[in-house]
Amino acid sequence: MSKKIALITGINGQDGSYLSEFLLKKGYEVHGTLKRNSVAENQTARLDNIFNQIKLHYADLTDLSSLISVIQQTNPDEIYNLAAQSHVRISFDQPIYTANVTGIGTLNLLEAVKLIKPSIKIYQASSSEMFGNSIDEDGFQRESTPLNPVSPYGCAKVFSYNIGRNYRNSYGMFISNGILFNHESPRRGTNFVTNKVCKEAVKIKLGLSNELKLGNLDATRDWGHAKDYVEAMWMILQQEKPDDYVCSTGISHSVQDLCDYTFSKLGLDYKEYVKVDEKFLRPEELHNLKGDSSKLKSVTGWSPEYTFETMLDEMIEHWINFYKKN
Ligand code: NAP
Ligand code: G4F
Repeated sequence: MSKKIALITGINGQDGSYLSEFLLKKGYEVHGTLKRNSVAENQTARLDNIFNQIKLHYADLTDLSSLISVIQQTNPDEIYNLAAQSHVRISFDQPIYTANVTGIGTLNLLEAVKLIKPSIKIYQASSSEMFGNSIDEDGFQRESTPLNPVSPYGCAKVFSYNIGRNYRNSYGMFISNGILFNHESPRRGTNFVTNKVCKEAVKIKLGLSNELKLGNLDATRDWGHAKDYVEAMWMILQQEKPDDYVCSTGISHSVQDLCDYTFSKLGLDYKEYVKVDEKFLRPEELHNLKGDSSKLKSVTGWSPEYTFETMLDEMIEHWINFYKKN
């Protein structure tokens, strides 16, 4: 039997790198898109250990012609659309860029697939940020919770979610949304709060810094591990019919809890080092996230292996090793 072919947009991002490793283990031929950067060296750092087993192609979600050509060249069975301007705070600084990439970019991809090979299965990286401050009475967000985004990023993701559903219903295309809650790892960008806290707390412990500036400490998030969540992406595309699924741990913690756990693990009291800096506050904040992934669990059998604590332990360990080596 010939190998299944997967194309991952945003392959060099946190999720793209874990998903590539996962799909290679499943026997897939893995292709991915890279967008052009002026410095090439660090762009594929997350792919170092599998660099020779995957194939990379230059393409940009804002450039329809590049998407057409990469789909023609690779002829994929499955596309995982992970590319995005994915930083919520930065989406307030670059709202139009974010809408073009994270919103219209998805439409470019769907049009390219519709024109070339509409039978390709598509996974769309939707987000819990789409819920904004909507919460069901029991305190959870789930597939039926109203979408009420509070950031340009959230608005762009709602567009992508809806256009995917529209193409699924209008043209019979296999397009599934994974509505993923926050997921982290040592490969997470260090301007997201979990990896920022882990990295800076380790620096403080090692005497390389003496202060950590953060924004809102009261917000709560449902944090899982990216390794667990890429498995859910694949499971979602293996179903007979396309559908939309929430993926989460069902447990939420505040940014303060995150600081407390991380600093305590290093024998420090976060209250002595963490300062609130307005620069990291958002014009509008999403206060609380806690997801109910009963549907995903019952349909696919998915369940996460990592807990909040084991995930943070791995991230803290990563930074300790990093600074020991450097
Ligand atoms: P990430 O690390 O920021 O990766 C995003 C990827 O998109 C990078 O490879 C980036 O390339 C690429 N990209 C950015 N702009 C592009 C463009 N114009 N054309 C083509 N590629 C472009 O994000 P992630 O954490 O892996 O998340 C993967 C996806 O899931 C994203 O769509 C994100 O919005 C969504 N999501 C993430 C979470 C989460 O908690 N991680 C939760 C829900 C949904 P460069 O690095 O070279 O810029
Ligand atoms: O780590 P964050 O930047 O993640 P955020 O905004 O929840 O977005 C992430 O998760 C979404 C899923 O819900 C994804 F769709 C999205 O692509 C991204 O991966 O911030 C988490 C919380 C926020 O409430 C923020 O206000 O931490 C708070 N925070 C407090 N101080 C901070 C900081 N966030 C960042 N990035 N930096 C701070 O200094």
